[in-house]
Amino acid sequence: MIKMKMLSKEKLQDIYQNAYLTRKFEEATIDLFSKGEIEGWLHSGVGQELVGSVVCTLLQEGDYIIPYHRSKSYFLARGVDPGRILAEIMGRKDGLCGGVGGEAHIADISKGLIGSSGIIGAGIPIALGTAFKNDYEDSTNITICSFGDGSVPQGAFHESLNLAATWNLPIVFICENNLYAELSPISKGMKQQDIGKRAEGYGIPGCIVDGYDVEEVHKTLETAVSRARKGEGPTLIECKTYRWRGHYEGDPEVYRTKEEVESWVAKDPLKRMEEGLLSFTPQEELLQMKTVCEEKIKEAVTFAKSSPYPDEKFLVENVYAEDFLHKGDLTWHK
Ligand SMILES: Cc1ncc(C[n+]2csc(CCOP(=O)(O)OP(=O)(O)O)c2C)c(N)n1
Repeated sequence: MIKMKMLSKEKLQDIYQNAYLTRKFEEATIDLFSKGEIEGWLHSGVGQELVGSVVCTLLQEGDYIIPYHRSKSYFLARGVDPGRILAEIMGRKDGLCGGVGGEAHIADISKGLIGSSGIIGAGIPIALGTAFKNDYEDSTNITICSFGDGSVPQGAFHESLNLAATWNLPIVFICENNLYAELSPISKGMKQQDIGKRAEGYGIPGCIVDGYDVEEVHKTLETAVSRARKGEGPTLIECKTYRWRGHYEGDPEVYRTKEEVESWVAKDPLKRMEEGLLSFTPQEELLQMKTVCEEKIKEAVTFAKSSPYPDEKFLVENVYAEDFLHKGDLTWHK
């Protein structure tokens, strides 16, 4: 039996519950996508539920999160209604962004969740803005900036880390390195594949952690969050993790082997946490926790499916279309 001595029962339960809720949420979206109920793309975060579930247990009201396109765990852990996230993914009126954002552009500003973006790396400079605000106001609030390894070779990453370090901004940069950027292994995109080591070049602390080890992830993030809150500046944390599904649903995955995927599935952090939880939680309590999550997701699916599509007029509001603005003519795009 695995003993998790570094985490209290309550903390481990909190993390597990959110990671399990996220897993069920992701499975529900995959199912809906396979039935043709989700239009466009779906980028599943199955296998990457842990990091967001851990970091959100360390946050306070007023903190900002810049999520990335696989960050559903961050939304759920901040108490965002799964029905409204799902409605957004399904392009429905009750979605968090009225159904016009879709799966890659979800935001809930009321909970500090600045939107994710389909433009890789685009969230990183935005973190400087929210962190600068916190710093300027002398607040203890911080910014969590999450992104994939695909952002790292970009100019936005380098410029943002350089400035965040120079200005000592209260940010925790979390790179969820799932070893692939789209369909390319990271070896095709960078020579130095230990992303945490890059911190040294910016003069800030950098850590590399096993993103499937809940205790290690918690310990590292706790130190970085506390450093940022105390005004000691940013930290770069690389969590080695893995996405179990293809880059998108339907990806033929010719760039990796079944054995590689299976080796990561065998290390499932949720299973490890379950074993840890059973050392101080009766089996019935664990089952009850799972049932609560499963019920929430069932309700979310019912809610999202029953939500109407947005009005045609709303779809083109906030879109720059001169003809439409002048003439109110909806045929411009046909
Ligand atoms: C600026 C930009 N370049 C290229 C793309 C195409 N693209 C979509 S996802 C992706 C890779 C993303 O990899 P990573 O950031 O590691 O996240 P992952 O999907 O692996 O979780 C790329 C290159 C894009 N969306 N934006």
